[in-house]
Amino acid sequence: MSPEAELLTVLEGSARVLLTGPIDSDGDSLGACLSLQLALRRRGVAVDVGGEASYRYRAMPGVGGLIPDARIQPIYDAVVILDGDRHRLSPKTDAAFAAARVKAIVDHHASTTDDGYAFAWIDPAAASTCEMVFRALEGWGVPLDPELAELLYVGLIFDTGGFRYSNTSPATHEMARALLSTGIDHAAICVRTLMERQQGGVRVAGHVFSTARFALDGELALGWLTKEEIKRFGMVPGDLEGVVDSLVYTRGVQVAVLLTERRPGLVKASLRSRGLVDVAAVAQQLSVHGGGHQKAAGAAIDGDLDQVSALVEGAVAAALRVAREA
Ligand SMILES: [Mn+2]
Repeated sequence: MSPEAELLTVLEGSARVLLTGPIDSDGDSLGACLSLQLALRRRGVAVDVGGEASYRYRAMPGVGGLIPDARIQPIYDAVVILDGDRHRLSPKTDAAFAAARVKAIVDHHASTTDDGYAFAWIDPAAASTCEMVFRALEGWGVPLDPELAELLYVGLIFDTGGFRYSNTSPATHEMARALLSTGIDHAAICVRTLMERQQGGVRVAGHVFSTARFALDGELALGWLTKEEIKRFGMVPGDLEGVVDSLVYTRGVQVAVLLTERRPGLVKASLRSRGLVDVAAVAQQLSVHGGGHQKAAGAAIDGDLDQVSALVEGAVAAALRVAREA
């Protein structure tokens, strides 16, 4: 049986389903969850989506029905994680996952393993989890409509950076062709998902750029934000989207890391690479549940900002050395 056929069997055999991404949902996880919800509801499956949507995603069809992480109850027969793994769930979602009869995952991260799931469909060759959902809907014979297309398009452009990243393939453009054929306003979706910022976000991006440190002979760009700065700029989720990507495209830079202080003693690191260094491996080295893609990864690291930036610099220096020796 194909993985998409098996997924449908699992979900249609479940009394109540929760679809969710990891904490800090991005465009790909939200697009995948909401499109799958729409398709499953039409087949009579009772299905909720858990997560939080930043201002970038508030126009997505069905987003008003999201159940915030803090209100997730452990009442689901099946929990499916889309676009991330079970180690990065919010505490309430984690409890619902632990209580579920069927624990499932649909993901394209290379660092995700099938350990701990009754059903796992992991395809690192897919450019986005939305691409996997798109293939599933095709396999199930679900016709595309503008709502489904808009949701899937958000994930497609989010994870390919608007068709600019190396994961963009002929299949990506074939999928875009099918989605655009439904008449969606792709330019407006692009502006909301990838380009627009609120005023505080412009200020915070400017602050990160003006205080960034270039280390390792200009091959590492390190940006950071303290908890106090996050508060002072009135930063909200979504404001930092794309900021670390701009840092990595400084000439001469191979790796960029943006450090944000979550609480005293815990720093979130977002890593980007031009390709020489595998930042998913660096993220896994920095934190047991770190990981992601070769060119884009993340980790939550214990320590204060000074300690973590020293750790990151050491890890990236070693990774650059190893990559050049290989
Ligand atoms: Mn993704």
